[in-house]
Amino acid sequence: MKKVLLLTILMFLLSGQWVLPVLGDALTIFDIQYSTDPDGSSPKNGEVIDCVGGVVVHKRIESKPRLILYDPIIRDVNVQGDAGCWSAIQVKDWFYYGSFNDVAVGDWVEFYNVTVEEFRGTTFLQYWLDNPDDSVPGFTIVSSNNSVPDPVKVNLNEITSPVEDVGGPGDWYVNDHWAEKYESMRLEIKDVVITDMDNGKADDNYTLQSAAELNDPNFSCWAADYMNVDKIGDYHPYVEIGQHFCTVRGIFEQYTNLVEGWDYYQLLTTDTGDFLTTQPADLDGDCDVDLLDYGHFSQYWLAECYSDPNLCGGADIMTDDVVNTDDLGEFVYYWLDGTN
Ligand SMILES: [Ca+2]
Ligand SMILES: [Ca+2]
Ligand SMILES: [Ca+2]
Ligand SMILES: [Ca+2]
Repeated sequence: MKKVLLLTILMFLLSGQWVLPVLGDALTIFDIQYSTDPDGSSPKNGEVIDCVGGVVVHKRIESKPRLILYDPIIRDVNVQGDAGCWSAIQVKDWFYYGSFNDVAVGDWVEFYNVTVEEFRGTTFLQYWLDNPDDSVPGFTIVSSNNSVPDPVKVNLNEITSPVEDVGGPGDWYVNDHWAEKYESMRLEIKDVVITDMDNGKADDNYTLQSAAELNDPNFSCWAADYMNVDKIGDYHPYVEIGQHFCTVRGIFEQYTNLVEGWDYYQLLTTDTGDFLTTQPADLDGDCDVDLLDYGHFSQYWLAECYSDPNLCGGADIMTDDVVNTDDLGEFVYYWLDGTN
């Protein structure tokens, strides 16, 4: 990295202004995350590297602030399809407050002299000066106002909850690391019920069970709210046993401490918007929008809803007391939204 610094100084002397060199040997997030190791460790673990980075999808302001980055090229449907994986990573600021003050969600940020570290099962780019002889870490905001990629829709049996009692009560282990490819990515799951709480290392994990597969533990995952800006105490106010959600979104993180008896993945919600309790246009209440809902909708076509407290069974989606083409347009919007 000293070469880059020298090159930068040379370019400054020649041009009279700072011109950041292109990071020629910079790795992509995919280069760092993709792993065939059974425990999922990064092949770059321990190395000090430059990274072309990605778009900030979440910024956590705590004692050691974090950025969560997506590589939108890997996620590009034309490159790897809608479910492009190994495409997100977390950056942790060990200078405590300050380093990322000017970084905003939607910025594309590249990094240099950051250390790849597997910490408790999650791959971090550590923004630190571990040794006085090391090169100083840095970053460049390449562009701003990039759109944040949609979360990847996954089935619950792709990110299954850990199993208890492998080493005794209070020990929790996943059966395999198949879900590793989703680490630090934003994911979306549908139609779930909270069936358990107060588990895991910090007693703050809750179980999201598929409403359609209530008795199959493979169709459940763990979630936590510690990164949620709207939490009160350990949990978001929506979180209680029996609560149903049509959609939950979050950042997928691994937490591993084999000595203490843990190896699990958790979906980390980030704000109230990550929870959807009802799906608009879902007129029969099963969290999807399909032909059955259209059957309900058509029953109320051109009906007036002045005296109907249920607003024509929910068909008056635009809530102007009549069911007409405005509502149909909105209905179709949500119908199509569920088909991709
Ligand atoms: Ca991992
Ligand atoms: Ca990883
Ligand atoms: Ca429905
Ligand atoms: Ca209407």
